[in-house]
Amino acid sequence: MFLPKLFLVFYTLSLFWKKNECADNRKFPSEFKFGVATASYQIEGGWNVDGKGENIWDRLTHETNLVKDNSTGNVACDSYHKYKEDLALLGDLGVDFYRFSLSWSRILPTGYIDGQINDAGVKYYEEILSELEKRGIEAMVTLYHWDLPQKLQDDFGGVLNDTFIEVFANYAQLAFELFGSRVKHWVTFNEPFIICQQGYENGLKAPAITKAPGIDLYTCAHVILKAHAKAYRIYDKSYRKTQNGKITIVLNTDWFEPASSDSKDLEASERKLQFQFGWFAHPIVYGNYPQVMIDRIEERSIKEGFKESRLPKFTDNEIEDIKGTYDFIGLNHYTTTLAEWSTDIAIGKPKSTKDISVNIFKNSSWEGSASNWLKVVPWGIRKISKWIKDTYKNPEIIITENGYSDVGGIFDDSRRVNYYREYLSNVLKAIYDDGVNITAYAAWSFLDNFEWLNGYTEKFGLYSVNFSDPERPRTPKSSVNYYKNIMATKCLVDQCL
Ligand code: GBH
Repeated sequence: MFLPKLFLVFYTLSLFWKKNECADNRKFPSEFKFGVATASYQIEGGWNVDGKGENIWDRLTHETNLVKDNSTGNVACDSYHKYKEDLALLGDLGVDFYRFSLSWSRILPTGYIDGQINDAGVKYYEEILSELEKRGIEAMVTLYHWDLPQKLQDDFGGVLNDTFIEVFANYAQLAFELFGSRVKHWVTFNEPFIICQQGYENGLKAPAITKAPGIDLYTCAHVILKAHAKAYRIYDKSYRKTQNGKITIVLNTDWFEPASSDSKDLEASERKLQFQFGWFAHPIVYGNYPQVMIDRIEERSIKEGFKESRLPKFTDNEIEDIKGTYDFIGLNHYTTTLAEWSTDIAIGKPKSTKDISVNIFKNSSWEGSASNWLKVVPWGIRKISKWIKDTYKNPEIIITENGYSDVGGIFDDSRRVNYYREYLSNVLKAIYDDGVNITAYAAWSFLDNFEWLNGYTEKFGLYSVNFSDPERPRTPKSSVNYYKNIMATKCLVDQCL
């Protein structure tokens, strides 16, 4: 009786000791910045007020049954009406910067510049920017976090059509003109990989068009890269000098850990990273798609009976135009996945996962979260950071999203605190031990919010929001105190070196 109990006490103590031992006790550099992130459709609500136009997420949530709890972003956190309260919370939290996105159809209801500019929408973002300025919080603004004006989808098929490039560039230019004097960091697109792969292949994001797998997603990426480059060039030419900001695209990726030390698995991991991160990073850094994508997609396309590769080709001018269109790399990273070599999937109906032909899976011992894809693997953030440094000429990196989900209603969110402590420990190791130039970090998310097709069933916020109360009250979780303390001390533990 006694011995097992004693053992249990020591075992528990040792676990506790080990956990604390993991956290790095070095301080973040004094100029390192901390922030929190959100996105317009996920928090604003006010979907049809004050002249806002319909977007593809309004349409999807209203006219399909794809959202798990059948919810919508009609009200969400109601940040459209509660922004003053939100900004007060941000002030209290003590962030250096706030990453949020603009709802395109709130500013331009049809999406077009020659439609009407919606003054109420412009005023909304101006007020957010003034509230930020009042508190000395920098703004990082995403132009496109997935809420495309519906009219652009209806008129010409949205991101599958080259028409999009000019239409997006006009919107971007308007945003620079209106808000740029108060924006330190611009993001053109959030996660083009997700926009294209989930919007146009597996149907997990709006507009959930799945009719041409292995084809549409590559067209989508091609158009987005050109639209991104055009917006970047406009900023560079006409606004950078006076507005002094930086501009980039935000890319998401897991770390893909080789399933074994076998060289085949190393190849699988590298190929998977190239097809996900490299798909966009290689063009903006080196001017074209990764060679492994060019080769594999072409080879399979021909075998499938296509006249040419399903991966579109850039002209020499386009390559020159896209190359170098980043002032830093924006990285959204949450988790790690194992990658294992596999024989190439047989030729048949095209699909991007067949182009890659890599087995991916999770290690069952990794701690889970409320999201089935999100396992807690803190060392992965260090490895992906180092891989980016080595693969893309040691760029400045800003971690634009990183965070943990639970099912909600948990105010003493110790697993989220653990996640931030351990992931940030590994950011410190990347900075000090691997020499990665990571300069800022944004926690996803400021508030619990609308988690796309998972509705309100997965909560990422530092602040809880009561979605059954029409007032949508916000309540800080324990992670608020922990994050506050990190920002105040630049230190993850009680006492830093
Ligand atoms: C971020 O993407 C988004 O930018 C943000 O809006 C979102 O709230 C946040 O993630 C949390 O999810 O189960 O097959 O649909 C991070 C990259 C890509 C991770 C899609 C989750 C879902 C895989 N995400 N992935 S699936």
